[in-house]
Amino acid sequence: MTPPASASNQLDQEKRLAAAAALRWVRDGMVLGLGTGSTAAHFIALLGEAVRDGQLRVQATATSQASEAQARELGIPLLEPQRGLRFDLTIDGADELDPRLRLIKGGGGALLREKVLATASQYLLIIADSSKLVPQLGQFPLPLEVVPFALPWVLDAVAELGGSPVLRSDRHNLKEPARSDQGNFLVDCHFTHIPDPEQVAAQLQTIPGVVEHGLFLGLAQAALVTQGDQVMVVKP
Ligand code: ABF
Repeated sequence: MTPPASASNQLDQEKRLAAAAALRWVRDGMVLGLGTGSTAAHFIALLGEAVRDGQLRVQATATSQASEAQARELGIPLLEPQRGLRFDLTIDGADELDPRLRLIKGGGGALLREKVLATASQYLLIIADSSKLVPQLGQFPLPLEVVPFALPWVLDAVAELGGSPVLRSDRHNLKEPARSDQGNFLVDCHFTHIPDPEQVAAQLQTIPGVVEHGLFLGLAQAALVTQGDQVMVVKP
């Protein structure tokens, strides 16, 4: 459901506040992971200004082609994937987060690169508007990245788990399946309630053809969640 104009402006303002708060966590010389989504895009824009003004010297790797293009356009020095590359700090959004900082991510289709960089990061900082903090994960459909050949069997296996799987359509051409940056399909699993995310993650990981799932467990150290005009620090 698209929120009415005033509500969406309020949400966008909350995203900007969280993004601005995250910039204060960046130190000169850091190697950063750059997230994906509208909240992360606000952060990248602010980071670009700080780099352009000479306030910060950083290097970064992005979690999607979209974020990489934005960072390159802003003159943020980019690092290609390479052995030994580790990130001091990755700043990324989320679709849902619970009080223990367990996350659902991947609504933007970038879950694979997001999880790769989150895992290679010393510190993962989540930035989110107030709509993202939930008591229990699951209302937001859980995204999977799936190898196209395996799709029918993955859909069957997720249905058996009670996940009501839906193949995500390309937003520009609904007749075509959406593709990740890796060219794989995206499947959204409508569990509605996920009381045991660790169990669901373990089950999904055993399905051949599931390249990655959107449950991020034990990866985030903190979240900056905006409530109105205040930014709250959430730690597990
Ligand atoms: C990204 O942040 C995705 O994992 C997630 O879908 C998105 C949240 O989007 P937004 O910040 O636009 O609400 O990391």
